[in-house]
Amino acid sequence: VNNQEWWRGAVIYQVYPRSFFDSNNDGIGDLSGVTKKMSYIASLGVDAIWLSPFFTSPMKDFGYDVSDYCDVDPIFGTLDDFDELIISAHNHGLKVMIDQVLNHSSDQHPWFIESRSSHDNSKADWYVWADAQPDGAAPNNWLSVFGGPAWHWDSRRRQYYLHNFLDSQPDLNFHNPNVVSSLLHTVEFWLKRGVDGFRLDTANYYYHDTELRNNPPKENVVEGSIGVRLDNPYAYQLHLYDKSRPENIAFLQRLRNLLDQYPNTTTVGEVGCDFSLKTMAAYTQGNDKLHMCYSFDLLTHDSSMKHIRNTMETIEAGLGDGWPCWSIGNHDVERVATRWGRNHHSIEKSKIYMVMLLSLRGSVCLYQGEELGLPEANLEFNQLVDPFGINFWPEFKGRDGCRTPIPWKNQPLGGFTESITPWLPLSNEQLPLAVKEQEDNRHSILHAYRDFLHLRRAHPELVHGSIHFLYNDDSTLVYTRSYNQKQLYIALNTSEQDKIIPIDLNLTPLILPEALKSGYIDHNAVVLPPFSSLIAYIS
Ligand code: TEU
Ligand code: CA
Repeated sequence: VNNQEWWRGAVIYQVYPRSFFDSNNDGIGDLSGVTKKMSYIASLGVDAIWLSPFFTSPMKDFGYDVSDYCDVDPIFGTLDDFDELIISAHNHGLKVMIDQVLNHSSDQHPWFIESRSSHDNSKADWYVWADAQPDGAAPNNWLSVFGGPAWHWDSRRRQYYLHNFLDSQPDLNFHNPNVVSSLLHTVEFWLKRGVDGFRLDTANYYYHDTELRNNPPKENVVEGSIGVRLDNPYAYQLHLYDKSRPENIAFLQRLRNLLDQYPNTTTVGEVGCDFSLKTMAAYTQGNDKLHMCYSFDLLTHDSSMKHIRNTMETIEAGLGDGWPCWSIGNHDVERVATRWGRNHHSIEKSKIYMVMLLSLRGSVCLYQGEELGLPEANLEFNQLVDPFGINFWPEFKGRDGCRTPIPWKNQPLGGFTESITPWLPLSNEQLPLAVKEQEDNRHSILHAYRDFLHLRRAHPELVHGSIHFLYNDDSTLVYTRSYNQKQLYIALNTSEQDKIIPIDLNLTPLILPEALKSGYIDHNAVVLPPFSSLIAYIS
């Protein structure tokens, strides 16, 4: 594997800059804060960072509503701060990936301001405008992920515009070639500035059906990913026409052509839809579209090993030469220590899920704070700032609880800021899990992460090996990773019970990090005590 393929099997650490470290004490994390903490990130042993958006924005969706694709929002710093961040990351041996929110802009973007101003301006067709139906109703039944219709009436143009997310996030019209070339131009701006890759926000939403056909209803709706919550009407449609259109493939090829002019760069697309595993395959096969994709399949509430095995086997069967990327947490979903750990033994369970995530086949995104085993922060309704959460409270508490600032020290403001009014409060339950506390405790989950990432690097089977599943029950998973004639056996137990797995293999266990509980071999069986794992060479 050459350097050009650094992303295959890479571990990508997601930084949500608002909540990482506040360098100027205004209560909001910023780019200089990330630079100040670069040696912490490097100390984890990850390969790259992915920065959530830091572009100029009215912050209606905390940066996922961009009003200037080629500048830094003053809250986060300046372009010079960004250049410094890149230099520092590269000096630490870390690649830098940035978020690109191409599907929609802010309604404050000059493109949209011009587009809405008349029917015949030069950007009139840059967004998705449509007439009302004769009775004044919206053009069709499409819905916004964040609640309500996907259409917003504009009283100046006397037309509706499409927004798959907030009404302050109008969808760009990818069917217009000038839109596509302008967006590719902004992507190139960052390539020239030295970034190593992109995380593509909502990579399957770019194109809509130009006939604006109604989405059909969806049968058998089951609780699942963040988009499939039973309190959200969005879950009851099959999204055939508002996203995941076939035209997207040609766009992804153009994007790839651009990236191929900048050696060693990469992409990871976010794919959320009903056919996500199929879409991941379609977007990554053939080495001429995206490098990697991730789905929401491991971001659900289902932490059973059956679900994990099914997800992996489905993607392995359909992926061909495509390459997956997995994450079990991000800035949109309840923190995994709570979602999968619940309140019981959540740190012990999180350690096993870490071993799993870092030994499945694919690249990995780790969300800041996951390495600390942080639980979801408990916020009151009046502390919420996420409009998605405010819309659906109390059935859904929104995304603020996974976005509270990182506790660096066990003290009231967590060493995150000196401002007494951070943009979201520090979570009291998280303070005892602060970085400093865990550095001083050899058995902490932070040490488990560091040591395991080190072990992963030392064993190419874990990074590049093919995967084959041998056994599972609800809380036990056993599989192998094979690479270059060598084969590793991996057994995980996330339950409170001992698990005994008969074997007819000759196993030589690896020494696991001190902070992990390990299983052992007893005669013809692998014994897995509660919350333990075993990794062994098969000879
Ligand atoms: O998220 C897309 C998003 O909202 C999905 O979680 C969606 O629920 C799913 O595709 C439905 O099946 C991205 C960002 O991660 C998020 O923070 C932004 O708010 C959103 O796009 C809009 O830019
Ligand atoms: Ca700040």
